Amino acid sequence: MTSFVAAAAALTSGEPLWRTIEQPLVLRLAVTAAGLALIAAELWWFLARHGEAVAAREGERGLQEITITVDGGYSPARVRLIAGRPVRLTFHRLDPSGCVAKVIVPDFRRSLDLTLNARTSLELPAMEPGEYPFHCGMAMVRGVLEVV
Ligand SMILES: [Cu+2]
Repeated sequence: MTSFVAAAAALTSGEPLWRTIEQPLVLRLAVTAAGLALIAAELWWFLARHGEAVAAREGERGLQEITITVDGGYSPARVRLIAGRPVRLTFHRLDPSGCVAKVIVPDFRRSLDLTLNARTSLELPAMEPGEYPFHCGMAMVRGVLEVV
């Protein structure tokens, strides 16, 4: 309340409502450096590769199978597959965030609703060598199928 009264007094007296506070150069440099570090961390989080690819295991009928844990991200986020063989991805969702309730594989126009604390499977046809991304409903959590 006092600050409101002070502001009202300043308004009527014609004094400026704010003033520039000079900060030491070292402090300004530190704030700039911290900002740049946060930008670098954000780029790393969204754009960099996270971890090595994990190979899918050989299942029945030549089906390649892998379980991907969904908890704050996909683990593994890179899955290595062999070209020319169908695949079954099983998502084990432990993360209650609605963000990861859906997973999308754009190249195959497939989307899958994941039930919390359950395993949900998606079968995909044999693929050509290449990289096929998958991501959550808003594309913030990402993974990639690395087909060799
Ligand atoms: Cu999301």
